Amino acid sequence: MRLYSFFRSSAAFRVRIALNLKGVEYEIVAVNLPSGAHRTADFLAVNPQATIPTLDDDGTILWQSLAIIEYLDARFPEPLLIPREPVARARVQALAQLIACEVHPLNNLRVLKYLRGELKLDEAAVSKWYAHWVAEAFGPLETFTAQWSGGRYCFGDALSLADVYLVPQMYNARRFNCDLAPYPTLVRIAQALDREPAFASAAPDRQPDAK
Ligand SMILES: N[C@@H](CCC(=O)N[C@@H](CS)C(=O)NCC(=O)O)C(=O)O
Repeated sequence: MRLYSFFRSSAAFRVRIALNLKGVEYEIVAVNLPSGAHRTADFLAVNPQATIPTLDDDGTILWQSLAIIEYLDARFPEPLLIPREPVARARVQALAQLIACEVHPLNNLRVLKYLRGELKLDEAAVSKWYAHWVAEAFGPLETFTAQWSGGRYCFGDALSLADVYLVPQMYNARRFNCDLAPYPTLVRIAQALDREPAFASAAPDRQPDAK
């Protein structure tokens, strides 16, 4: 498999974690987002949405991290990241989608570029925007993990899709200096996950293009 990735892309970070957890071998094809490599004709021929991550599984091209991870979970069920039991499945999906649908689309590169370029916001305003949407999601995530889940990870003691989504978002929150004091449970879970080899080797600073 080949994964089109950028070291700091949190959506690609999710897929790297999932591939590592499942023990799937893959080659990284680095796509430099800040220099616009994802908008070239060559890359658009691979993924017309011009987004990272994009997976090439022996010529089958897939994009959107959630779709890719669901595909991987179906093809390589060990360890299962999306539980089969309906309630557990809905809860894990809700946690992951809180990050995937409510934070990331508001804080990704093209949105921040638009805020800086078209709307002429300065860095302080952009950081405020960023932190606001992180807090909107981390609040309920903290409540869920502290009061409902009560386990080692986001959903009890088994690794799940929710953990795969939490760690890259926590990395981004730190990069943008978000205040994490209100989220002790999330910080504790993310610290435990950071020590897991599959998560550690997917981290941005361990990627070949992180120079
Ligand atoms: N919902 C998509 C989001 C993909 C996405 O926006 N990826 C970012 C990197 S984290 C990207 O390619 N950004 C390029 C841009 O914003 O121009 C997914 O989960 O794969």
